[in-house]
Amino acid sequence: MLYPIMTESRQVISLNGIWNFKLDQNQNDEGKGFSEKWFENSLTEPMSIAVPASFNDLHEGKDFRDHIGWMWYEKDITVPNSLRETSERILLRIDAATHKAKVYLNGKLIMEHIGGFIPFETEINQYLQKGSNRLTIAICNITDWTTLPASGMTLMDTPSGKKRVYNGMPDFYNYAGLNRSVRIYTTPRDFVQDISIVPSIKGKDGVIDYSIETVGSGSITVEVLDKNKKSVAKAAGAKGTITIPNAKLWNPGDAYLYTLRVNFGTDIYDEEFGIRTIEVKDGKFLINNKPFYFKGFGKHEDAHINGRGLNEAMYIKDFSLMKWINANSFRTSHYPYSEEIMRLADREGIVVIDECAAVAVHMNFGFSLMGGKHEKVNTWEKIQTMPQHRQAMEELVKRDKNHPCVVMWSLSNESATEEVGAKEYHQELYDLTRTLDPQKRPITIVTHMMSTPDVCQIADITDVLALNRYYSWYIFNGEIEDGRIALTKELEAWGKRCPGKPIMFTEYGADTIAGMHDTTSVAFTEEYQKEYLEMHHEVFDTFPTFIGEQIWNFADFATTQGVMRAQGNKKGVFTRDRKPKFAAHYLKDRWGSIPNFNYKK
Ligand code: BDP
Repeated sequence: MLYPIMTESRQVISLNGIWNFKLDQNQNDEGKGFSEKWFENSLTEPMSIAVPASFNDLHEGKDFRDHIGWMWYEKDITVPNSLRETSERILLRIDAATHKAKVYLNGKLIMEHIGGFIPFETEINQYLQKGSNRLTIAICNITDWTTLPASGMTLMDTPSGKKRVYNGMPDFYNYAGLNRSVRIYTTPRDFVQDISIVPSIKGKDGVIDYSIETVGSGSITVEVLDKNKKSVAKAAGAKGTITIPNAKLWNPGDAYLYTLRVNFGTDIYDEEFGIRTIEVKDGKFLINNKPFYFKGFGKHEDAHINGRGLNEAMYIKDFSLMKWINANSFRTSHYPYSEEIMRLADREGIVVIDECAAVAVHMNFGFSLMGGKHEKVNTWEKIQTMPQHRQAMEELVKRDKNHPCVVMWSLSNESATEEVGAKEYHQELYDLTRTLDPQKRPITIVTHMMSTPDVCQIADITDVLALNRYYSWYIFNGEIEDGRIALTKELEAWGKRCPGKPIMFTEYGADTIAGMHDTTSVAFTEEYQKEYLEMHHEVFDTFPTFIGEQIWNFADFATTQGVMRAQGNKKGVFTRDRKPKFAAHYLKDRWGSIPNFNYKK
C-alpha cells in the first residue's frame, strides 16, 4: 500500500487536529451509539480530543482512561470545490484506528476495518457534498479470541458492580483510538496502485527488479533518482530490471536511499528504496553478504500523554538514543509501527524486525502466570485468530515490503508455540508470507520461556530462532549465577536440536526502578540490571551461531495494573521520559566495541 505523498499529480490534505469525541458503551452495557444512530447527526455534548493520539491519557478519571468498548470521533470537513468538482479520485485514509472501526460520511457507512495498526482507505467522491461534510468514526478497543492482539473478555462481579476485564491481555496498556493520521489524498483517475522493488547486487552495480500495478490506461515509465534527485537509470513497462552502475548500498548505520519515480499517464509516484540483500546462510544472518550482529531492543510506541499516538519528535529522540548507545536494530514489538517510523529507519539505517500484532495468541499463558484457576485448553483447537492473522500478514507485507530497513518478518510474539498444533498454524502463515514478500526475507516466530527445545513445535519452521527468555528475572529472580547455568544449558540444547540454525534473543530484561541502588545488587536496582545484562552477554559471546541481542525494553512503558507492575513495565534501559539508567552506559561501551558485521568468527 503506497504511503500518501504529494507529487505533481497527488495532493495530501491532513485532517489531524482537534476532533469531537464521545465514549459510548460503558462497563455494563453495549452502548447506544448504533441503536440511536449517532452517525446520523452531530454528536451531542462532545468532548474535545486530539488526533492523532490515544484517547486514554487526554482526560482525567479511571472510567475515561480505562474505557472498554466503543467510542466516537467526529469532524466536519469541507473539501474545496475545485477539488470536489474535478475527476480526480479523492480518498480518505486512516493510518490506524485501534482496534476496530466503522467510518461514516454524512451518515453513510463508507468503510470498516479490523486491526488497529494498519492503514485503510476508500474513495469518497460519491459521498462528498458541497460545503460541510460530517465525518464520524466509531472505534472499538475490545480484543477477543478472533482478533490480534488476542485475549478474551469477561464480565466479573466486583464489590462496586459488574466490570469488564481482560483475560490474557498483553503486557502493554491498551492505548486506543485514532492513533495515527487521518488524511484525504487525491490521485488521477488512472493511477499507480502499487509498486514492488527487489534489490540485488552484481559486482559494483545495483540491480532492481520492479513491478508496477496500475488501474486505468496509460503507459508506464520509471526512473531511478539518486539522493540528490539526479536521474541515474531509466526503463519502461510494468515490469523490468534496472541496473544502477556503481551503486551505493544501504547499510546498517550508513543508509543510502534511491527513489523509483513512476510515471503512469498523468500520475507520478516516488517510492524510496535501498540496495541491500538479506540472506540466512550457514548459521549467519547476512546483510549485503556479510554476517550481521543485531544490537538493540524490543520497543513500544509509548509515550506520556499521546500514548501510542503518532509522535514524530519522540521518533527522532529514540533514534538518536539508539545511535548514542550504539544500537543498530529494533523489533516492532508487538504490532506494526507507524509508517513514519519505518521511513525514518530507512533513512537512518536502523535495522528492523517487523512484527504483526499477533501477541497473546495463547489461551493458557495469562492465566498460568497470574496463578488463576483455569482449565488448560489446547490453544490451536480453540482459538479463531487465523483469518485475522492471514489478513495481518497480508496487510503488513503490502505496506512494508519495499522498506530497506525491514530485514525479517515476525509472525507472532509468544504464541502457544509449545502446544501441539502450533506447527501447522505457523506453517500456513510462513508459506503465505513467503509468497507475499517479493524480497523473500527471512521469517521468524518469537517464542516465550516455556517453549524450550524439548517441546517447541515451531523451531524447524523458523529461519532464525528468536527467543524471549527471563533467566535471573522471572526464573531465579535475583540469582545471577543460577540464571547463567540455566541459560547456558538452554542454548546448548538449542544447538543440539537445531544444529547450525542462527539464534538470537529478542527479549531479556530486568525491571529496574530508576534511582534505586544498592552495593550488593538486588532485583529492581540499577546495579542488578547491569549485572543481569553482563551475565547474558558473557554467555551469548560463547555461542558462534548466536547472531543478536535485543533487550527488553528500550524504555519503560505503560501496562495494565498488576502486582508485578509499578506504574508500568520498568525493564527499560531508558526511563519513559528517555533518561538513561546505569546500564545504558555499560551497553554503550559494549555495543561500541561490537561491529555491525563479522562479530562472530
Ligand atoms: C514477554 C512479553 C512482553 C512483556 C515481557 C515482560 O513478550 O510483552 O512485556 O515479557 O514480562 O513475555 O516484561
